Amino acid sequence: MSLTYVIYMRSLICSPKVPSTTSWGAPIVWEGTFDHEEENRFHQDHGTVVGLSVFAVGKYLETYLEDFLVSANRYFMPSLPCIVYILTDNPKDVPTIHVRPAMSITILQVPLRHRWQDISMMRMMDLQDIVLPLARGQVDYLFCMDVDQIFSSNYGPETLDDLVAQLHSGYYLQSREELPYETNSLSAAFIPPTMGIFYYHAAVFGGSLARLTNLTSSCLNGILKDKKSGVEAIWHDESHLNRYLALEYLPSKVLSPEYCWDNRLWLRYHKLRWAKKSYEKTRV
Ligand code: 2GW
Ligand code: MN
Repeated sequence: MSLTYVIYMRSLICSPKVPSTTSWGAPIVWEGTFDHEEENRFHQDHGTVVGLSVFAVGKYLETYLEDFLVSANRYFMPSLPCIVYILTDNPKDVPTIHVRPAMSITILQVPLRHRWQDISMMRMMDLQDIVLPLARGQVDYLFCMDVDQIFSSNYGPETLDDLVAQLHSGYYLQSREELPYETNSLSAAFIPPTMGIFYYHAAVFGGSLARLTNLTSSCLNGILKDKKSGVEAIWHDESHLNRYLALEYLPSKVLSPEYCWDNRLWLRYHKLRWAKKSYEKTRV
């Protein structure tokens, strides 16, 4: 029995309800559904450069950034040149991490927002106004990630595409009625009950710069419109992201929960897992 076969069988067992293609034809990437060598060769031949944007504001800087960066240096796109964009309110406290020669780090200052909901939601504004204009001349694809997670094995170019969304590991086996989409029709993030198939995790999304420019402005417009209407979506930016991915533009590639696994649940193989949440430290 070949290793690929074992991995393929395992991914079937781990994904009983999740196929390897969406109904609109986008691949759902599980280990065993792609050829590592071919992916690496294709992107090396094309000279692909990948960006990784991460926010570490307030207490999240000391709590999570170092583990995120050390693990990204080891596992994020090891075969390709990468630029990591760190957005923080406190550049001088960013830890010095020695990264591999093909990885570079750019530190960018952002304001510390007063409400934690705004720290999360206004990432869409900073992505639009600060990261995307800079990344445009520097990288071909950009990933935008939460900082409270740790890479745990190779996270490679099989994940690259025009618009990449992450299945939420808490919801990938749930039925439509259980997905926590915004149900208030006054919110710009509202998804009608007849629409939507997957619940995506805002901890990871990515794509081409042109697509992300459209995504961030659409989500930000929704967020600002809600502020004017005096409503706030249940899962903040994640609700707006889900609305975009369900109603405005379907992802061209979907990542299985292996690419963002809940560390409290069991899975033999994962590439990125949630860090232990210390709310008592970060949400005071
Ligand atoms: C956020 C909430 C409460 C307290 C603090 C913060 C916070 C977030 C912060 O003080 N500093 C900071 O840099 N952040 C950034 O926002 C950081 O990159 C973090 O990973 C990200 C999202 O916040 P997080 O990780 O606490 O939210 P989760 O893990 O509960 O995430 C999901 O839902 C969020 C909306 O409520 C976002 O959509 C997020 O992308 C989702 O994964
Ligand atoms: Mn998070």
